[in-house]
Amino acid sequence: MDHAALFKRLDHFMVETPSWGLADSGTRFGTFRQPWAAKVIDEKFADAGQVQKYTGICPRVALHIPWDTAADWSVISAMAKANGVSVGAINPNVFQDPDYQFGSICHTDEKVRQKAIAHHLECIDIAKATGSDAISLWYADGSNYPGQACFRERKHRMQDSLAQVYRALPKNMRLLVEYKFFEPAFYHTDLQDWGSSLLLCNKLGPQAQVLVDTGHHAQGTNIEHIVAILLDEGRLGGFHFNNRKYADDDLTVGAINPYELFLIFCELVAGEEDKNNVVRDTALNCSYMFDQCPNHKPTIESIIQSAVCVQEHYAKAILVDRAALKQARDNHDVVLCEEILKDAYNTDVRPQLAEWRRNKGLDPNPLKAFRASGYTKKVTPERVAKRKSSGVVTTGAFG
Ligand code: PSV
Ligand code: MN
Repeated sequence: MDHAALFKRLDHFMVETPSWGLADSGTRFGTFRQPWAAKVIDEKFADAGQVQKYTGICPRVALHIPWDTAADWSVISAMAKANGVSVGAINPNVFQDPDYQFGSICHTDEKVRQKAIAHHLECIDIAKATGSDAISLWYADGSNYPGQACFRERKHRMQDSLAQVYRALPKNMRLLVEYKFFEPAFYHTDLQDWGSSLLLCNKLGPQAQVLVDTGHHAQGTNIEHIVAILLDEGRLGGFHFNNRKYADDDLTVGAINPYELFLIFCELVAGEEDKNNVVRDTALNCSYMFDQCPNHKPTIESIIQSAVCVQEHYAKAILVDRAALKQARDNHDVVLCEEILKDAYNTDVRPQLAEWRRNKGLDPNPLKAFRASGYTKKVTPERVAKRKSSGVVTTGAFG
């Protein structure tokens, strides 16, 4: 493939930065704080602006409400723009409030459900005010013990609640419905797999689509197959990139299984090239985001690493010789099929990506350039001083 064609494809490819990936994060055992970690929304935009400045593929920032707050949402898109980014998907949070211990939109109590629904409607208003075109849903709803809850009644309550949310969506806005097979509920989760999400989306309507997160599957699940099926049905709305060794570890993309990432991209890219308009449009409109925790790594650097990694694997997937693959498949030449994939996977695309960056006026090595910029060194004392004056501990704290 010639450079121009590859570069054109790369120009289209972008992944959202999650605002919460730039903030302190941790596990239920505690939080190791990073003194430079962003706390408030303008700091998150500033840091996301750095990711975009050095990678050129992360122009949008997903927000999580109420982890992200603003006195006036109408000024937020201008604030993002001033930092070189714009607002991506809005993520409601109906999993932390004590009222949601036994569920949010599936809760038995109508009052709790209405509270959760009202929060979704607030998020739609925030999306409208900030120029976002997606509401991204993930639920902790589920149960911990057999017999604790009626699966079917909960399913109906979820459908009814989300139908109310769906009705409030403007025409240009999508609902992205994420599933997860366990955690924090350990016996059952109400949206456990892509099939449950798809059933729900089909009931809601065309603006509801399934969101796949790498870490939300049992070990060994063939995620690329799920991607292919959802693309074929025109129902893949988004993908959250991360990597995992054991469960939903939320590690940096490609840290553990880069070949799996490549195979997922092979399906996404095949979708982008499909002759069928529905498949092609679905693939091209798929909304990508990183969903990772920077527990042991500096926030901005870990996202830059992920951005470079996904771009490399996207490029490798574009290099697959699809005509040859088709022929090898038709001939049942299994060995050649695999070799064709491996040829692309083993291609070193780094020189081409460096050239793509140079053409865009970016540094060819994003991570090195960011480290050399002195940004972290500059913001750290500023943020430490700011936290001190507001009484927030920033360094070495646990919990
Ligand atoms: C929890 O598993 C989770 O990581 C989901 O993947 C969501 O996308 C994210 O949190 C934000 O709510
Ligand atoms: Mn996710």
